[in-house]
Amino acid sequence: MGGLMSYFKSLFGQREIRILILGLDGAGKTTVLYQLQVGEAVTTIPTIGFNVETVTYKNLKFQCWDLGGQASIRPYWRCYYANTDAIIYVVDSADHARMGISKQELVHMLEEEELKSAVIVVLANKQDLPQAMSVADVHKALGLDALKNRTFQIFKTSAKNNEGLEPVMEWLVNALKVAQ
Ligand code: G3D
Ligand code: MG
Repeated sequence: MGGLMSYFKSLFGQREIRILILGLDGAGKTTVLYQLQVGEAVTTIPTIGFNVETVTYKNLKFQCWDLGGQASIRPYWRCYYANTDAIIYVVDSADHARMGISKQELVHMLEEEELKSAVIVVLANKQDLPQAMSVADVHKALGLDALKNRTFQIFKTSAKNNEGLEPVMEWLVNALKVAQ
């Protein structure tokens, strides 16, 4: 069992826990999924134009895809929203140029009716890079102050170096317990 996954032991009941890992391409989503060590991700292209990576580990299901790009495929994402317990939103903290797009995508997601009760974790990722924005600056750039009535937390991580992911998982487990 992956070290990080030991946090989820207590959550493994009957019910499936669904977690979406979302963010722009290159943010580090696949790297996060890999660091969780929950097994091999299966990539599918269920409809036009976007890949979904899925890992199922006991009753825990992670699904991951890239946001941004064509607006025409956005309606297809909805197929994956139902019964989502948590969203892990990954941001490349060093990608100053696309911070605005990342914000837009997050705002879009949060408006989705079916995601209204999902708990949210934002990862200010790539903190190992010298040009990375601080977690406070990422918080500001994404307009997270406006998040109301949501169970939400932001963390700084370096998925590549496997740094900062433990507190994320710990927080997520507690947030999901409360939400149950
Ligand atoms: P995605 O799944 O969100 O598209 P990936 O992103 O997980 O494929 O990561 C994109 C690139 O960013 C990869 O580099 C990956 O190694 C790198 N990356 C992910 N997390 C971090 C991090 O915390 N710090 C740094 N410096 N790089 C990170 P390559 O070179 O393989 O394309
Ligand atoms: Mg990927």
